[in-house]
Amino acid sequence: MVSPSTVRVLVDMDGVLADFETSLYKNYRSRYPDEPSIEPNDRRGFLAGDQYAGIRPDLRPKIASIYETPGFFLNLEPIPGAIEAINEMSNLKNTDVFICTSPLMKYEHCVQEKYEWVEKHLGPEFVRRLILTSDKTVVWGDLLIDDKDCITGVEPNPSWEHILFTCCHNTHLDPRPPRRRLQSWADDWRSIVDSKRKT
Ligand code: DGP
Ligand code: MG
Repeated sequence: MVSPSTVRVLVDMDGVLADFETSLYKNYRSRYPDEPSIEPNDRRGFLAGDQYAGIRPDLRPKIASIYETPGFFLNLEPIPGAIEAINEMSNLKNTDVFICTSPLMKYEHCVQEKYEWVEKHLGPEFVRRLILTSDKTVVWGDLLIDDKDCITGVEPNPSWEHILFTCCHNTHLDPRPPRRRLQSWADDWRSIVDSKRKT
């Protein structure tokens, strides 16, 4: 009998495992209470900085000052169900799970804190499974679960199928068949992983 091939799943961090948007909003509100803000339900587009700059250009550096603050990335709360799902997924037979995340260009704090976050929430062994890259198209996988609408890079035909993970900034987008979505970690991620199994 031929054994089933292994499915390799790449899982994004911000917006999929770690709740970037809620912390960004709360910390911004508390540091700049007199400035206009955008509630998570009203977020549109991947980059919060672009949306804030659309209100007033000087809000872009203010929003950047929040995610560039030491401790911001380390203190992100896990997305509900994410830790349980990743642990379960990585315990499935014939399934390799990697975390695939893009660091800030201003990488001080962000890079180290991403490693620390993974160790804190998933344990030291999972640190080996962390891939930091600004270009996810060159990473090989069967699936990439990611909240970013459009993932581009030097590779025009990435190996993975992009599963759009629902986040406040992408809820308004059409699913654009045949693209598949995961609405949350309570959604049926197991079927999506199984859909890539070849027997
Ligand atoms: P991803 O791996 O696709 O989840 O990318 C998350 C990265 O993007 C993370 O390092 C934070 C960064 N990011 C999120 N929002 C903004 C923004 O508004 N402006 C900039 N410059 N970076 C952002
Ligand atoms: Mg993301």
